Amino acid sequence: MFDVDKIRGDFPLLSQSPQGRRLVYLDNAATTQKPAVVIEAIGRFYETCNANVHRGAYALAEAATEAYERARRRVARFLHAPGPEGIIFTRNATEAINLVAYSWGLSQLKPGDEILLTEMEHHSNLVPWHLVAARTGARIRAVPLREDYELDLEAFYRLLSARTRLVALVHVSNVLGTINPVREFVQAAHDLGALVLVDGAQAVPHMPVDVQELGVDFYAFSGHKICGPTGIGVLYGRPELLEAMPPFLGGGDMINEVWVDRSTYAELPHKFEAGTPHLAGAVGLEVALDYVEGIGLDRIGAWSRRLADRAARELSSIPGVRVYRPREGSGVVSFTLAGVHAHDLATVLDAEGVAIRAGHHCAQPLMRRLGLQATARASFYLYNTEEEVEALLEAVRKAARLFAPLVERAIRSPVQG
Ligand code: C6P
Repeated sequence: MFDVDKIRGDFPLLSQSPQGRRLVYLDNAATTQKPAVVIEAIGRFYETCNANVHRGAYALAEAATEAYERARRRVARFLHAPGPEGIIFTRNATEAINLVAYSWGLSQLKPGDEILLTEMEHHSNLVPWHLVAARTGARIRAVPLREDYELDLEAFYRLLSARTRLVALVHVSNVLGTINPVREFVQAAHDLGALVLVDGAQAVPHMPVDVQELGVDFYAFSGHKICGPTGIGVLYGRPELLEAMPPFLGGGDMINEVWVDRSTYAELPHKFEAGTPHLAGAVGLEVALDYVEGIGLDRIGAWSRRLADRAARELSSIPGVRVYRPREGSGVVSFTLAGVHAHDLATVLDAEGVAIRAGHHCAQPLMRRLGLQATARASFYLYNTEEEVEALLEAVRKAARLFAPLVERAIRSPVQG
């Protein structure tokens, strides 16, 4: 049995009324709440273990280094990576993708090369490639979205060619909840000699991920979306690729030898970690991974999906509400209320204590494809309950009543957005 009451007890913020009123927190795709074990581990690191890593020749510094490197080994196990040398700590998924864009992209891409993205990418997996394409002359192409909110695989096979050097795609969409068939993309890309980078920011919180089984070349995620602290993220890279790539950022800790006019670089993974890293963040992430795996990522994913499926089903039956979700999605439900801006909808929900996100969700090309400016988005996680789904539905029904004249007019003469 999935004991959601017990799980809720693990999250201090959920047992309080942070703004002096009820909180139904349904913005987990933006960031998750943190269990006490993670909060305590961060505090404990500063209380008992704080020193800089890889530098000090004293016991405390060695303990800090061991804690940091243990966290790296934990992430390697979590992703089923072949070893810790392919695990680079970054600030977040965004920085992980930028690392590949600047290091691999700037050194490898040339005019005529193609980077194949998709229409459902988060800006984090678009803008770095725009920057790199502008400097290298590489061309960006995008796999379109089908009407059923899945990627158009036939179009993917048409777009993929010997010119494609990289396929960069999201594992799970932060707007639609679509779960992309990464293995199929990888096989086809590798057959033509292209590499594959996967943005796993919305996947790792909801499903076990095995980077070797998927066959990906790069995989990025953020700690804060999986019960870990903000400020820590991960890039997994196939070690032989990382080995051949130039450093991304320069500074302390990433060097082997430095002269005034040149330097040589450290071994993996340190070559890609310039400056003092987020030590407590890495330790907090390790504990977060222990926590979610202790419950089981399959079970967490199934629970979030069950709540999202119910929310999607019942939201769709409210006149004027439209849901944007594939037949089998993750724990995310995007929706609109006809004639009402998503921000106004979210404001009414907030007054009812229901916290959702509204806007373009950093996926403007996708919004454009859907013919929308914004959606409201409820995103579920392991501590959400059936009662919270009901609170969401009740609040949306209330908004629909409040905005009834607008909704009715929009239903009569539909203009999306
Ligand atoms: N999406 C959302 O509310 P960072 O900011 O680097 O931790 O994560 C970026 C990111 C990358 N890819 C995907 C698929 C994402 O969903 C996100 C973050 C949040 O949807 C904040 S915009």
